[in-house]
Amino acid sequence: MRDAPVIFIHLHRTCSLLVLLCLLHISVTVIYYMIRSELTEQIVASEESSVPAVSNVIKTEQKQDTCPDSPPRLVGPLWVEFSYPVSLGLVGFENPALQPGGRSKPTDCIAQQKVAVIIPFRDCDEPLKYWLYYLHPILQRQQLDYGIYVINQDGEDPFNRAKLFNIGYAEALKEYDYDCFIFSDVDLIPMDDRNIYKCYNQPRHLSVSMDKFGFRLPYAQYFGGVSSLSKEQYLKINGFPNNYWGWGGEEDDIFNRIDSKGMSISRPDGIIGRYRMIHHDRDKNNQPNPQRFKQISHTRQTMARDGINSLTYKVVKIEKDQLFTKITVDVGKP
Ligand code: BGN
Repeated sequence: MRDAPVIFIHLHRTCSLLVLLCLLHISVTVIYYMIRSELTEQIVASEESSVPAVSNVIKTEQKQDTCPDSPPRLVGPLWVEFSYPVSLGLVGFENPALQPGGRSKPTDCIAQQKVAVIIPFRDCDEPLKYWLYYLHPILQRQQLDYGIYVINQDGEDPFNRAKLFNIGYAEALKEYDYDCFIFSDVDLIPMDDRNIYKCYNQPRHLSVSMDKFGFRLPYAQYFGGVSSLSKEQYLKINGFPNNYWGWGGEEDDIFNRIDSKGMSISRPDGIIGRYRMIHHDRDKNNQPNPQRFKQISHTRQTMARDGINSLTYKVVKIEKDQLFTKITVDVGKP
C-alpha cells in the first residue's frame, strides 16, 4: 500500500506525457493543414489568373465558319414508309444530341439560320411520331439551328390551322431569336433531304410534289402542306389570317397576302420536293369551312387588320419533351 502514491505519481506523469504528445500532434496537424490550404489557394489563384490566356488559345483554335450552302452530309432521296411502328423512345435513342424541346444546332459550324418549325396539332400522336422519326435526322444533316413547336388546339371547336401557326410564331420568338419559320402539317414527310428547311429570298413552298396529288401541284397557286417564311417576309404580310375555322382556304389567303405584297413563291423542283403523307383519320372537328370562298376573295381588304397584329389566345400548358415543345392553347371560338 506504501507503493500506491508512487504508482499514482508514475501514472500521473505518463498521462501528462501522453496528453502533451496528443496536443503536440494536434498542433502539428493543424499547422500542416493550414500551410497546405494556403498553398492550394495560391495554386488555384495562379491557375485562375492564367485561365484567360488558356481560353484565348482554345477560342482561336475553335473559331467556326458559317455552315456551307450545301450541307456535306445530305444523302438525297430517302426511303419513307409508315408500315412499321415507331416510338418516341426510339426517336430519342437515335437522336442523342437533341436538347430539351427538340432543339439542335450544328457543332462543327455556325448555322446559316435559326429556324422554328411550327406544327399545328390536335389528337394526332401517331403521325407526330413518324414526323419526329424522319425529320430530326434530316434537320440535323441540314445543319440548322432549330427547334420544334407543336401547337395543340385545346377543346372541340373547329380546327384553326392558320391561327395555330401565328401562335407558334409568337411563342417560338419568346424563347429564342428565330429568323426563319417553317409551317408544316404533321403528316407530311419529305422524300429528299436536299429540300432544305430554311428560308429563301422569297416565301418558299416546300411540299410541291405530294403523293396524294400524284406527285404534282394541285394548282399553280397552291401554298398548302409545308412552307417557310423569314421573319421579315412573315411580318410584311401581317402573318396569317386568324378567322379560318375548319378545313380549307387559309393557305389560299396566305398566297393572296404574299402576292399582294409583290413577293413571289420560291419552290424546289418536283423531284427534290417530293412528299409522302401519313394516312390518319381526319379530325372530326375539321369540316370544310363554308365561309372560305367569300373570305379568300377579300384577303386584300382584311389582311391589314387580321393577322399577327390582332392575334389573341391563351396558353393552357407548355410541355418540354426531349423531341419537341408542345404548347396547348385556347384559340377562342369562331
Ligand atoms: C383547295 C383548298 C385548299 C386545299 C387544297 C388542296 C379552298 C378555298 C376555296 C377554293 N382551298 O381547294 O384549302 O389545301 O384545295 O386540297 O377550298
